[in-house]
Amino acid sequence: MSANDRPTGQQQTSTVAESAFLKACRREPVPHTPVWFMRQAGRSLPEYLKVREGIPMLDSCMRPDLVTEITLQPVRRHRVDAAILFSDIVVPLRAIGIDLDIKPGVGPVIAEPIRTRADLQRLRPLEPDDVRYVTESVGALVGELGATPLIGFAGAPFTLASYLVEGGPSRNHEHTKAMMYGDPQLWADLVDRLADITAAFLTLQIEAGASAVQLFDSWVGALAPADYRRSVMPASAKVFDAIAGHGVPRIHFGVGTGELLGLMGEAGADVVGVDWRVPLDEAARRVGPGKALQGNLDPAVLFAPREAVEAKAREVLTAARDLPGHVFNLGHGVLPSIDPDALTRLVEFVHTSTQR
Ligand code: 1CP
Repeated sequence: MSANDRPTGQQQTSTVAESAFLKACRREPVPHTPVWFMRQAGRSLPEYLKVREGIPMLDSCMRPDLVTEITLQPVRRHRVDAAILFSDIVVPLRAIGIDLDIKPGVGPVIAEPIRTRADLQRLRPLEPDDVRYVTESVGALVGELGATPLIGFAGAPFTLASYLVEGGPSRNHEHTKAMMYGDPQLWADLVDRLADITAAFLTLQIEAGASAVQLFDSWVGALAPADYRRSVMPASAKVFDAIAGHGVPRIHFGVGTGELLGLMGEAGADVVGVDWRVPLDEAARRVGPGKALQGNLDPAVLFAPREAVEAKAREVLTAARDLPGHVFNLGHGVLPSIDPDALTRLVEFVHTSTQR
């Protein structure tokens, strides 16, 4: 069954360009508030666990048949307003030859961390031929999705650098910060190389048919604003500049970024993703005019009873009431142990309570 066999949020519209999601990103009037979820594909879905059985995470990202199926699963089930490509932020790094794996229950683990100038040589530019499976997957998905937009994505330079320098997930980012503060030139060269890789990865997804892209800077909330401005913003801005000419909405997301929202807006995105710690009306003041916002229900709220979820979702919608562009999402990814029916009900709630 393709995603089009079931009604989705775009039932009334017939093209991707007229979808509620893209309209909201462009800050145009919408028929209803569009909704999708970060990490909507994945372990919360039994149909995902079934097709992934026995197949390592990175192998599954390299198989267009699986990528297509897994990307479509949450669109069919939840009737979200956008699909997000099933992949991972470390896919382009592995594609240029970095020895890494995604360990179940841990996340990305790098065999030899990048810590010295000599190590930088291992970060060669990304060529489209390195990730043909991504282009092929995007092309197949665009055919299947019909009027539902596909979001492409990549990791932002800081978040990718953290995995590369630490060697894996990190709470305190100690080696990363040691490099950032101790050898600013090496750090600047590292994030600049990562900006080029990320820009190339997003460009090929857009050229293959992605209707929007999201830059995930998940861990950048670990930085103070002055350090973000000096050491990270130039690289993230380079990514946004490099893809500006394509005219697709560029979404910028991080966690714990309350103090960084203004600078993240300045870095160049069209849509700023907000976690659950800052209400959207306040976030809009911090981000400044001319941007749409995405967010921001606390993902853990979904463990509460239906009435409580709806009350919290209504708070999000109320805070976003006067914004010209709002894409409903969680403040971070779907938690793997959530009951997927809670997500389906939330999509329906957002659609029905914002019908215009
Ligand atoms: O065992 C499994 O099933 C693997 C779990 C998993 C999945 C389903 C990982 C490992 N990655 C993914 C897919 C993925 N990764 C998507 C899919 C598309 C969707 O949203 O439906 C996306 C967008 C990502 C992006 C990603 N990977 C981010 C940014 C988003 C975020 O949540 O902040 C990050 C930080 C990663 C690294 C990563 N990959 C996987 C894990 C468990 C982690 C986080 C580890 C850590 O805590 O550092």
